[in-house]
Amino acid sequence: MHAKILIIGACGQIGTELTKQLRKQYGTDAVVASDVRKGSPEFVNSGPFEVVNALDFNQIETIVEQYNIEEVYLMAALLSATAEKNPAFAWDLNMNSLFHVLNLAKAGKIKKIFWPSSIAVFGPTTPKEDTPQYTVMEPSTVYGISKQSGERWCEYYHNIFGVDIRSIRYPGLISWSTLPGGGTTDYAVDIYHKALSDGKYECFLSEETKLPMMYMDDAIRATISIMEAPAENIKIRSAYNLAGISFTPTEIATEIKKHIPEFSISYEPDFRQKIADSWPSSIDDSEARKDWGWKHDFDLESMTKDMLDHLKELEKISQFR
Ligand code: VAH
Repeated sequence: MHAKILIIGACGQIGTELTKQLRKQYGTDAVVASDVRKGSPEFVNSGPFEVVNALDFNQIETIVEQYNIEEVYLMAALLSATAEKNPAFAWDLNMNSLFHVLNLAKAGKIKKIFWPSSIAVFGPTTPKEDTPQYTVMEPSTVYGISKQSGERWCEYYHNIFGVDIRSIRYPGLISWSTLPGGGTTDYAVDIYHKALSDGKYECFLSEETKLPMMYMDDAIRATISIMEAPAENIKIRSAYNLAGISFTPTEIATEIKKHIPEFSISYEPDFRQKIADSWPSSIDDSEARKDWGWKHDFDLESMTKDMLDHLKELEKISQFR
């Protein structure tokens, strides 16, 4: 059996997909899902599940020892929009959960860690197009500051204590199976749900706000790929730039209209516009492609078809429940 894995924050947008895919690849019992509160009965009953508070070192240590965990995916965090409303808790959760897992690895109790960074580490002074791996990084959000700090600590624990931690700067992620929570890029998920349910969508970002995005299938594949790569291939121990597609709300609406011709979009930018304006429009991920063979599969057209097909299927299933 594959090394035992613990996913912290397994009920979140990425965590749920990661749990499913890792169990598919390594076996259900190889993957212990955990979160601060129980997920849906379907999820909790789908394999080993534990209630773990990412801020409780002793709880994490107990589960690591109880299940002989060797690898940890730390997916618990407050995202950009929510973090602006609660900076102190966002800093506490995003940083101290990372220190708990880093210190367990430093003590030799965990062999390998995945920790998600984000393109939110870039700020208003960063070059916006084809943002390079190494560049000016002055994040102007609590979330971005926590991710930039986290990257520095990941690199420090690797260089000083030999901790095998790997990280990716996720762009905005789009998935059909789990709703995102508290992100600035969440409009790109909401729009598909509203296109099907209402035929219209009021977007909280302006029409020309171009942001780096990625379909969840690609993000999960990238996450597992970087964790499976030989340690010597991982040359960057802060976090790798990762890119998929970049688009504006107007472009995603135009793609949706190819499937739902009557769909209409309106624009009412809110506080999240300022966050989005501080981020890049597109990302250069050549380092990830070079070091561990990354390449994305989904473009806006194939993602839109896959999203709508799955959401229509879910709608049919829910009608029979
Ligand atoms: C957010 N979805 O919107 C996250 C992501 C790049 C954005 O980190 O906060």
